[in-house]
Amino acid sequence: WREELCDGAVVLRGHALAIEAGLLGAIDEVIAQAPLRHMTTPGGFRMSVAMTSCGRYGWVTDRSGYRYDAVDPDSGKRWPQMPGVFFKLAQEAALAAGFADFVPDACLINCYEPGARMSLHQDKDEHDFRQPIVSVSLGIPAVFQFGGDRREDKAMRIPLQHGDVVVWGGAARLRYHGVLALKPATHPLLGARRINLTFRKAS
Ligand code: MD3
Ligand code: FE
Repeated sequence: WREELCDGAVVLRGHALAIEAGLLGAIDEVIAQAPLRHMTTPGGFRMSVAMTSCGRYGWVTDRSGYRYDAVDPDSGKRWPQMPGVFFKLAQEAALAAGFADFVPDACLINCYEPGARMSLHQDKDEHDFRQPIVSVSLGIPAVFQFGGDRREDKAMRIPLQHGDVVVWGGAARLRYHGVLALKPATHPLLGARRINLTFRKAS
């Protein structure tokens, strides 16, 4: 069941539900090798969202800036491999939204507890903006803010639930977006947490 938010942005409601157990098992395996951590923004703020990555590249931020890096700065080792169940879901969702041949090489795992938020930003650390980003929401619900091409443009509010998958490409790819502070809630499988997977082609 599919909603088009605008040209290039397609919501696939409940698309990940059929494979939730496989996704949650794979998340645990990644986190065991590359633990979730609260990174610091270049401006010196601690992010309320805890993050880690898997795949060839991971996204990192510290006092020196944002970047994709093949090495986890906390361990000094490469990021864990992207689980097959992740890659397959991302590729198949991209195809369903009209993006053939999406080969993600980075998966950012964001973990929100109640109160955590992500302020409006653009994703522009990737090399090729013709490649979409696929996001998968798991756990407690969140309200996603989908803005325009400028930070001051009015943002739509889109509730995202456990199992929802969204593909962001084309004209939507550089739109400002964020996540409002999560309300207290509990999910039967994830407890008081929301996990969001975002699949990107970084290189
Ligand atoms: C729209 N994460 O990690 S995913 C991020 O729920 C990020 O954790 C949010 O924004 C989260 O960068 C939102 C949905 C998303 C991701 C990338 C986009 C929406 C997007 C890129 C362009 C437009
Ligand atoms: Fe983003």
